[in-house]
Amino acid sequence: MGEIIKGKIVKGIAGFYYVKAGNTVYQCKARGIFKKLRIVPTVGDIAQIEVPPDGDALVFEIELPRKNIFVRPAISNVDCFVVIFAAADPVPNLRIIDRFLVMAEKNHAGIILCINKTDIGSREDIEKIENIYKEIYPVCCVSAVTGEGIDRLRNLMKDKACAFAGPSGAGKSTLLNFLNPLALAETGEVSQKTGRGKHTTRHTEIFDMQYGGEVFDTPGFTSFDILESTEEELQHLYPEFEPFLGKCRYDNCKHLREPECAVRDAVVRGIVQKERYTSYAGQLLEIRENERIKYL
Ligand SMILES: Nc1nc2c(ncn2[C@@H]2O[C@H](COP(=O)(O)OP(=O)(O)OP(=O)(O)O)[C@@H](O)[C@H]2O)c(=O)[nH]1
Ligand SMILES: [Mg+2]
Ligand SMILES: [Zn+2]
Repeated sequence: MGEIIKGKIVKGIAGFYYVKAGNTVYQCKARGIFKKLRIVPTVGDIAQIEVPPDGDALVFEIELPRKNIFVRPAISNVDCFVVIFAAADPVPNLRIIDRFLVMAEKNHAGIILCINKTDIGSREDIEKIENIYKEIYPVCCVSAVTGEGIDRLRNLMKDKACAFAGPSGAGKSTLLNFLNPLALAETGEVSQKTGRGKHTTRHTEIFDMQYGGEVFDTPGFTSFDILESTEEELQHLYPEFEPFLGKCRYDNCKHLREPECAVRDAVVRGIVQKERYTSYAGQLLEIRENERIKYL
């Protein structure tokens, strides 16, 4: 029997888990029983480990229930999801941003929207995106090169476990290094040829921030899993729809083509942003299509 220590899983690579307790990081294997119990040790988990006098330590218990758990990126116990995308290079894609947002809503995490690379994006494009979201979420326009807007972002993230999520090349690791120069996270260029990031960050890792709190740096991705939401639930993952739900003519209205729909009416009146509604409608059709395929 070794010493029992409680810590947090800060990284997982190739079957090893790295558990931080105080200032020490222990390389650990996980107990075989987890597989049988269908518990996947995840970055962000609070774990009990056994540390033998020599050799690898062993993760033998994960603190359950977790506050929340995400599949992609695989992280847990997140207070705040910071959705980061670039104002330019790579070109922002609102459909992808809304997918990240829906995922964060579904997992009951706080949300900050962060538009990075304001030094190279056009003012007009940035304002357009800001206007779509600013009534719904806190929006930070920042540059990890000039430092613009970083103070506000830092204040919003202070003392929280914040997950950086967003497309490859958005500048997640660069921002982390700006906020915590000791992080020394690897960064990579955006490909000139494809206009996409090169998937530089391969593994999620948690960093302690000197100003208080933590940042999870995650790998960016460009493709997506099936939306985890159901048709019924999706409308509730768009917080700005909430005042209009239950006010449509039909109780089971999904706000697509049904007559006298309060949500679509709000879009026409400019209260709900058209871009957001477009994402909602696209995701709803995708969920329907996936359901249909399931029963073929
Ligand atoms: N001009 C400008 N370039 C930036 C800014 N932030 C990051 N970059 C550049 O964008 C490129 C991608 O940055 P990364 O930090 O590696 O991006 P990432 O989001 O971590 O990407 P993945 O790890 O692949 O998910 C690098 O060449 C950075 O130097 C910024 O604010 N302005
Ligand atoms: Mg990165
Ligand atoms: Zn409706």
